[in-house]
Amino acid sequence: MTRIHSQINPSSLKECILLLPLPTTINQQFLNSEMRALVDSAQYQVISEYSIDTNNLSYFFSVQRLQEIKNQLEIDYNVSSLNLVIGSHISPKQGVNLENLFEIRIIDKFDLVLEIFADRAMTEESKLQIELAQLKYQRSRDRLRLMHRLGLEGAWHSERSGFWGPGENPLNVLDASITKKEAILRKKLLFLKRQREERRRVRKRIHKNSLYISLVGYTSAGKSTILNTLTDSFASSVDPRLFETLDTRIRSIQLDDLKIFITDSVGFIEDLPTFLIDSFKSTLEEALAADIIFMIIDGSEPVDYVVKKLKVTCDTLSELTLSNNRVLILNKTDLITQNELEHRLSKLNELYPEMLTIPISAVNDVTPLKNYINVIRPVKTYKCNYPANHSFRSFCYENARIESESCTHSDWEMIFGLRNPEYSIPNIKRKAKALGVPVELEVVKSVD
Ligand SMILES: Nc1nc2c(ncn2[C@@H]2O[C@H](COP(=O)(O)OP(=O)(O)OP(=O)(O)O)[C@@H](O)[C@H]2O)c(=O)[nH]1
Ligand SMILES: [Mg+2]
Repeated sequence: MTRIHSQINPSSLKECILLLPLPTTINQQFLNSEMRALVDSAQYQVISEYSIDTNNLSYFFSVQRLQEIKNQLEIDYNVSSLNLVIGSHISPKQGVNLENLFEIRIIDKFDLVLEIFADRAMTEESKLQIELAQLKYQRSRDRLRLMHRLGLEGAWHSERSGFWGPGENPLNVLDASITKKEAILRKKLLFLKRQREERRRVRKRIHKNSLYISLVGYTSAGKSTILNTLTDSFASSVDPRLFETLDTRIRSIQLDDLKIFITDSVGFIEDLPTFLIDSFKSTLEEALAADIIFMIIDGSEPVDYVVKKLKVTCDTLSELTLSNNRVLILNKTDLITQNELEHRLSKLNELYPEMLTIPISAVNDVTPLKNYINVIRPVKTYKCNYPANHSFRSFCYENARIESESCTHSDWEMIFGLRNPEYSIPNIKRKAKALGVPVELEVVKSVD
């Protein structure tokens, strides 16, 4: 099967062979089509695609079938100039085994995501985050490759360590060099993270009555388009390619007397590797320190995909241990009929009865979103008394709009505003309980 990338100059394409697991389930069909989109986004031209049984632990795919494909490729192509893309995440051992079998570069799903991210990274912070993620992901494979070169496969490293003098064992030298590189990257990232946190604190102090909204969701759902439409700008780049946005962007709009900050950030996909989420945690935390999170889902896709992408979004958010208030925005409704929209809404309501869902079309009409923002404008003000506790105080600073504070030596008092107390108050109480801090909360002003 041959596919040509639609958007870019074909001469800049890299050629690859794509090996996919047999699409025996709907889920696998979904993953395979997503894999093709990833390959496209990474600017590879697929010159042959094969679907193969995944029945082998050492090679992931059926070895017999792999051998046949290898023989065929050697007849049809100049194999050394090709890349072999594996349509799944595979273990480091499987990766190295495939590399040894085909003697060409092997790229699995995580490598591909990392390649796309590396290509899109614009800021120093995201470049360092990718570098760290690549280093972590490469570590085991670099080790296995070295063991293969040294003829140490199958042997326990410790059995052979007597071969080398102190400090000479090549595996230890490799480990030490990777650990050192990781430490340098982490240090640089920590410095940038502190700078960013300080900027956020200042922004929140200066604009303490503003509303903070975050746009998150599956890649290509339309987050950047919504940001651009709401802020009437071209702040974020929009493209059908996956992972078009990588760096968190903040824009503000003025809605009558209310200043609203909206952030757009990296999209999610199924199986987004944990080490990659970890690397992006600090930038995502920045994006998600919001009063409200709009989870954007492409509503034009088949209902099973809509449900699946929503689940991935919710799971990824939970992995980031975020407790913010969430609303589901079903985008791209201009591409479906009224009946199709109703079918999706009733399915979502059945699965997530608590969740508020707002259908919109970012390209045609975002009025329902603006109306909702107007509804959540009022703030309820609370007085909160608690025995001195710095962790609880920081939690309140992250989750509420602090208006004033006073302290005696052991009793502290805060006045803060909440935009959605039904959601935030239980969270605050849960946190207080977890920290063992008895709190007293009292409504002092309600602007309903
Ligand atoms: N028809 C239609 N297309 C839309 C709508 N919203 C976004 N799109 C298109 O969907 C594609 C992806 O939009 P983006 O705004 O880049 O999506 P994103 O969620 O920011 O994607 P990533 O940055 O890759 O995570 C673009 O081609 C947009 O033009 C919509 O409401 N209707
Ligand atoms: Mg985007």
